[in-house]
Amino acid sequence: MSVQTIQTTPIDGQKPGTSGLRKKTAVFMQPGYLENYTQAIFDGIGGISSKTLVVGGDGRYFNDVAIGTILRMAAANGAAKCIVGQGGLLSTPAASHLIRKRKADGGLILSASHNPGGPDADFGLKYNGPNGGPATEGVTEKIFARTMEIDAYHILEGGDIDLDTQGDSQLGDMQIEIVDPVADYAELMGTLFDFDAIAGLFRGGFRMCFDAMHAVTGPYAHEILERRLGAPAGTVMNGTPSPDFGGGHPDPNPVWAKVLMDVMCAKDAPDFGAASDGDGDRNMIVGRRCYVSPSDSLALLADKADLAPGYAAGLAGVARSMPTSAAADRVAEAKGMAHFETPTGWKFFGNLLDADKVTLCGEESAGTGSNHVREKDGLWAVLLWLNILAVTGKSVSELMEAHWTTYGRNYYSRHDYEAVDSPVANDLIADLRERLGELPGQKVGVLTVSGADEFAYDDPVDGSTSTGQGIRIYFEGGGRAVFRLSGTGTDGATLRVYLEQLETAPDALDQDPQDALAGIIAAADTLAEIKARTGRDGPDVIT
Ligand code: G16
Repeated sequence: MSVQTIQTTPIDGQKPGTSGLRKKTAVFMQPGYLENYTQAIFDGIGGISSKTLVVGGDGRYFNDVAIGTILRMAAANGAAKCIVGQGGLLSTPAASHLIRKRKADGGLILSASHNPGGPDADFGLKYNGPNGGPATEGVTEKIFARTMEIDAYHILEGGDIDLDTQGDSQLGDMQIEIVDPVADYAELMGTLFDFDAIAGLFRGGFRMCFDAMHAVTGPYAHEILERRLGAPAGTVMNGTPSPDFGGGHPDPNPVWAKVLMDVMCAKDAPDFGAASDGDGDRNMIVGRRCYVSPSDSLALLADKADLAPGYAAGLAGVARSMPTSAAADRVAEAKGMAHFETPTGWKFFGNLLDADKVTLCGEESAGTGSNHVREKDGLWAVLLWLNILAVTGKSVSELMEAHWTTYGRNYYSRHDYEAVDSPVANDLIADLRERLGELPGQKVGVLTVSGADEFAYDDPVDGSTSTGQGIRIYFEGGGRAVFRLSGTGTDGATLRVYLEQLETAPDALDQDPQDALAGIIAAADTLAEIKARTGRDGPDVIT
């Protein structure tokens, strides 16, 4: 075995987005590309000499090969130890937990989250810090800066790596510990939720369908739902991780989890449906013929989390990303709880969680989580819902109807325009930004603009400021449209338009969201000239 130092040149475009670096798999597989970026991470965090790292991924194509490279580079860069999920698997929340539990110095998670996998699809790599959470903006800036100047990387050649056998081994001077990817996480869930009550629900004939979407949560869901909680075999569908996610798009929403939606809308639908994404941090919740939007799910969980043992003392506060609906704010205000509005990206919740200012966080993009780890957590959200269903004895639709009656309903939808030509999308946002001052007072169809701004965030914990975080247009009567460009796509630009309207009239709480939002949808198109600029008739994905 010998350490090789390979001369290299910077590769353009290694800019981490909302959650690490995501590129086409073929880009990551170019000779030296993964190595360059991995070395930039190691350098950007100040070196890894004598450090312990957690390493794992969502099992997508190239996962195991990339882990081998990363381990060889960690050894060559002087790491003391890498803790790796067996088979190279670790869900994002399980990796976050492992970093915290083992007091590691950080972790490398290989995933492009909900993006498809395979040789022609997407791959990704992100660094999480010692608190188990996504790298802060300061750290990603340092990593990015290193990618621009890197001239060499270090790698250990020779020696075998066996990812499939649990236990300890040596790679050069570095120790490798292969661990069960599920056990620690399952044990943590057992401390937060009333497993006896949930098991009682299943014993009583409660039926559930969990769609693991051929992704990483399969083994976690089999162990927790079927083995520990006694749900019948078959409760978990698509539960074996596959390198291309069964050819699917592992994004848990009504569009990509259509098979689950069909099951939940059938005559003999189960009581409860749920899905998780590629790396297990997103969730979708659906009752019998009742889809729960992520914003509503966060609000319901904020209202009722104290029914679960882990949250029985109540919540310190709740945080949501700016484009997420204000439904959770209404719960927090009614309960006298602190609430925060952050930019898109789970990393912005980290400081609030570390400082105990909030207990629960959530995002419209199907992420919900708490202070138990520093990532959003798909299966955790499913278990909290199950705990609430078990304690209240109510159905999902009964819970949601009662919630809207108490707090009003924030009708909500997100319209995505995918693979838009990047200059077109950038110009659309830039022109809207320039016109913000002219908009208040303007009539658009039946609506009048009451205010417009671009969101900026002052972190209340470390005082840092993040600007340019989305354009907001408010309408008289409580409506809002938000425009931003996705930070996770790999094809051109994805324009996201977030639409929201608060309704409190008791006889108006049962509308189809697209109908309730029709005026705002039309106004958003007119103001941003979406159809004219993109040439599209409508959004590619509506959630
Ligand atoms: C990532 C981040 C999320 C964020 C989402 C936004 O999700 O972890 O915190 O809400 O991106 O995506 P976009 O910029 O495309 O709107 P994930 O699940 O892809 O890691």
